Amino acid sequence: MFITFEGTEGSGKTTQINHLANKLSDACYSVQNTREPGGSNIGDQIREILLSPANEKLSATSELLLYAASRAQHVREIIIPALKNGKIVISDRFSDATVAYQGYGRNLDLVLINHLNQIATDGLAPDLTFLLNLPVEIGLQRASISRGKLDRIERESLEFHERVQDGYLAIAKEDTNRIKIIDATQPIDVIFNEIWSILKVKISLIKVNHDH
Ligand code: Z5A
Repeated sequence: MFITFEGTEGSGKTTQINHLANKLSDACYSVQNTREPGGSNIGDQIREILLSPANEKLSATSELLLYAASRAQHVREIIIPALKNGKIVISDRFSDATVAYQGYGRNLDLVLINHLNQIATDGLAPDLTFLLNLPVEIGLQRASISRGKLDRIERESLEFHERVQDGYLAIAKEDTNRIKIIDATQPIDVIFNEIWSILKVKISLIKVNHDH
């Protein structure tokens, strides 16, 4: 099973992923926790380029291609082998992020992005995606408090982050079966209980399908 978490900056993805990975491990599932950009050694090197505030000159097109390159490596080196080994893979961001950030945020062509995602993922799509929905100002505030500094993308304008947020909501509307919107203004444990109850249903559905 392949689960992804999406949302704007500081929406609580890392916090929820850590809780979820612990809960699944306690329930004797084998879990692979990963993230984008990065996830693989080569992907982590690409991540450095993408997030370094020093790389102000990085063009929108170069940025798009680097996210795709990181994903292509991540899928082939980490995600597919883990799924083949029967693990539950949880990724902090995946292809929806490119649609939201480079498509809606940077206004790059959505048809091109979908095609590029298809190539990068080799057609792999998550079984379930949690979209943590939080007003962007709150998220940016949380991110800057927790890390003390903002990366290259976080330094973008509020309008940019608002376009990303709108993008995520538009993507979620198109695929309500896969993408579950979670109100991320709630306390951490309330959010987690919501995620866990959705996931339990999904796991039992997958088990039923598998048994038949
Ligand atoms: N990006 C892109 O443009 N295109 C792509 O294709 C991909 C990514 C894949 C990756 O950054 C950047 O790359 C990202 C999108 C772009 N943009 N930026 N910047 P990243 O991986 O370093 O950062 P992030 O994904 O934005 O995550 P984050 O800032 O680390 O936030 P988070 O993981 O969602 O939140 P958190 O670390 O769990 O929580 C943040 C703080 O809030 C922390 O102090 C928590 O204790 C606190 N928190 C968490 N939940 C709550 C609740 N419920 N209440 C109160 N406080 C809370």
